[in-house]
Parts: sequence; structure tokens; C-alpha cells
Amino acid sequence: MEKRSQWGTRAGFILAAMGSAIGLGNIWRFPAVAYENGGGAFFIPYLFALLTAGIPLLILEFTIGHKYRGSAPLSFFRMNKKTEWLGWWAVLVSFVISTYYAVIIAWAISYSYFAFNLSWGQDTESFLFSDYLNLSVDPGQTGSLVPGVFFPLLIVWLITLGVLFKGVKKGIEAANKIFIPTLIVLFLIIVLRAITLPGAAEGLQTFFAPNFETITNGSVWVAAYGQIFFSLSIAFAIMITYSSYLPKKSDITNNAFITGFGNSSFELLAGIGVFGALGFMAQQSGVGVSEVVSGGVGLAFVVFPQIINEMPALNGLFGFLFFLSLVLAGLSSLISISETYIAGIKEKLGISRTAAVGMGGGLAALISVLFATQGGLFFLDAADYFINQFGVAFVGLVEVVVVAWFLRKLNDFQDHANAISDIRLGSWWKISLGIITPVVLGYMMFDLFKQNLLRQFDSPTGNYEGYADTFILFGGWFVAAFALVVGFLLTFKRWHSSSL
Ligand code: MET
Repeated sequence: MEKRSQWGTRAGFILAAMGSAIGLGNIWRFPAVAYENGGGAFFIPYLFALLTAGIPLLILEFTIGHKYRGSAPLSFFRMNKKTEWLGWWAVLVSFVISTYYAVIIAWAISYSYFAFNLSWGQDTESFLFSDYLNLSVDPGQTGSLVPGVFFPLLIVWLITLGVLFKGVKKGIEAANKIFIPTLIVLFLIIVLRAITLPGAAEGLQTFFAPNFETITNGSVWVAAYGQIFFSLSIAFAIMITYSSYLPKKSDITNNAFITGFGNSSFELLAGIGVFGALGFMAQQSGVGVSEVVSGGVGLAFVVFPQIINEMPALNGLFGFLFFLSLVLAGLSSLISISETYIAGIKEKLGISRTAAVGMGGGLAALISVLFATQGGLFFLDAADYFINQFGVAFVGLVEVVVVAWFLRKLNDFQDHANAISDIRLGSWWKISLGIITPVVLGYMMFDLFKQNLLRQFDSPTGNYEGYADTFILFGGWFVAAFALVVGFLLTFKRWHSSSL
């Protein structure tokens, strides 16, 4: 058997895990999710989800990777020959996500360039959709390739696959050692600037003002769990893959706490920075903060350019730093998500890392070109919604049910983690994974299926985003089903003898 690659240092592993966790989800997703779900009061479900699902699952995935020392499919195969498919599910979900995640980073590259002379002009919305994305087709149609997205996308893949070619220590670890400290410094500068803008206090007040009524609402809890899963890169096969490169003598539990709290601190920082800036924006345009809040694409690529336009000085530089930080946060996450399938096929087929990067990364890059077309944004939006809900959250649920209920591995894993870690796991960990997480995620899946399936038939609310049935079927359900079906099929191919 070939000697397994390893991280060079403990800090290298932690930086890589944090690099994966800190991503677009922290900067553009968290602030809006928190705001929409009760502002300050959202911290209660959020902290609950972090402590009962986020960190316990992170510890579980670190333990699985460390104990079985393989990519997610190989680790699940070694855990029990019948559960290999679960590893492939997570890998395939990650594969799909990587194809469009890369495109958002490409937009951020373009925007860091546009920032210099504020070329997005005053109407930032029409600039994004008409001038930049050239979105002039109906959902489901591709139209032609948009060169302004395609070329930065090429850069994204060149960097990502270049890092992955170099391997675990010289590639992933080395890149994160540069990306993450740089990102933290850049982001601190941005946040400091944002909270010292006039009106920032108003924005922060809106962000932190608790609306306690919301916490009795089930959907708020669902949102908190969803955010924790996405943000901590849990159920993506990522953390299993990364921890499979840990040396035998490594801490698990403490590393998981550092990663979890580090990620949440960054998220909170992003919330403060974003709302400080939104407060400024609201004051400039003489409206309430709630009127300028939006999440996702709108926040980063429509509202932020407006804020940058209004800034009193050094607008271009601030804009450049903001989009550069999105690029750095995104790249370190894209690297981690791509490593899941690269490690998976490398071991399954017994091929070299170079061949695996070429095959897996090459295929993902090719598919991602679909999202660089005129209709790309619609495909991206539908794929993102369905793969997150029916991919990530679903895999997370199946993972805890299989490990805790069917294979009854929690005692075994607890002993494994305790034997090498500073912090000892007690009943908190087993209750979280054996009872709380499956119950909450089970409810969450039930509710989601109900919303998305039933409304196809008898509800006036219509499809997600009002998309046509055929588009939802092919652009949404099929994408999620593809990941799960292909994951199953891959188990029929035998492992190359060098991996066993
Ligand atoms: N944790 C990442 C984020 O917050 C997502 C998973 S890795 C692509 O953006």
C-alpha cells in the first residue's frame, strides 16, 4: 500500500479545516439568514445547532477519517462493507456543489477588478443581471457562453486544481497557510471600516435586536441547522477526507472545537461588518435598514457595490478588498470540496493524484461551464436550493442514523476520540448525535419534502421561486437524485487492490 499523505503540522490541519468551513456561506449567507430569522434571537437556535449538531458531527467526521484513514467512501466501506454508498452520496453532493461554487468565486474575481473604477455604475442590479451575467433567456435555457464569467472561471479552476495537484502538504496545507491568515487580516480591516461608517450603529442594532417571537417557529430552527451544516462543511465528505490525512497521534476533539468556534467567530464578524455597512447604506438613502437587507447574490453583488459607491473615501480599495476576501474564502472551500472526489476516485481506481485531479477536477470544471452561460444563474439557483436541502441535510440525517442507530458505533468512536484527545467526550456527544440531531433533522426533512412535493400538487404557493415544473424537475430534483443514484452505482465497482 502506498504511504498515505499527511499534514505537516497540527496548525496546518486546523487552517485547512477552517479554510473549508469559512467560505461564501459565512460572508454572504449567514448575515441574511440570521437577520431573516429573528436577528439577535437567532443566536439561540444557532448556538443550539452548533453545540448539538455542528461540533458533535465535526468530532464524528474527524474520528471517522482518523480511524479509517480513507476518503469518505473508503472510510465508510472500512466501517462496514454495506455502507460505502453513504460516502459516495456525500462525495457526489460535493461534486455538484463544486461545479457552481466555482462560478460564484469567478464572479467575485470579476468584481474585485470592477471595484477599481466602480465600473458597475449606479444601477448595480441591472449591471449584474444584464451587463455582467447577460441573463436574457428563460429558466432552463443556456443561451451562449458569457466570456466575462468564463475566463475568471478558468482562473478559479487553474488555481484550485494547481493546488490539488501539489498534494496535501505542499498544496492544500501550503495554500491555506497563506489564504486564511491573509483573509482574516483583510476581513478585520473591512469590518473595522464598516463599523466606523456613519449609520453603522443603526445597522448593528437591527442585526442584534432580538425578535423572540421567531424562536417558537420551527422554520427558524431549520434555518439554524441548515446554516451550521453548510458553514461547517459537515456531511460534505470534506471533514472525513481532511482528517484522514492526520497523523496517528493527533488531537480530534479539541481540533473540532477550535474549527467550530473559529468558523462561528468569523461568521459573527461577517454579520457585524455586513450590518454595519448596511446601516451606512440605509442612512445614505434615507430608508430603514430592513429595506436594504438581502441575502446571497443580491447582498454581495448588488447591495455591496452600492455601499462601495457611497463610501466617503478609498471606495475602490475597499471594494477590491471585499471581493478579494470573497475569493480567498471561496477558494479555500472549493479546494476542500474538490479534494473529496479526487481522493475518492484516486483510491477507488488506484490511480495517481495527478490522474485523479485531471479526471475529477477536469469533469467538474467542464460541467461548471454550464453556469457560465446566459441562463447560468437560473441553473445555479435551482441546483443550489435542491442539492443543499435534499443533498447535504439529507446525507447528514442518513449519516447519523446509520452510524448511531444501525451500526451503533458511537461508543466505539467515543473511545477512539478520547484515547487521543485533550477534551474527553461524555454523554453530551452521544445524546446530541443519537437523539437530538436525528430528531431535528428528521423533522426538517419531513417539512421540506412536504413543502416542495405537496405544493407541486395542491398548494397555491407554487414551485420554488415560481419556476416551471419541468425546470424544477430537471434543474432541481434530477440534480439531487443524480447525486444519490450515481453514488449508489459507484459501489458496484470494486476497490483497486492497492487501496484495501
Ligand atoms: N463551508 C463552506 C462555506 O461556508 C461551504 C462548503 S465547502 C464548499 O461556504
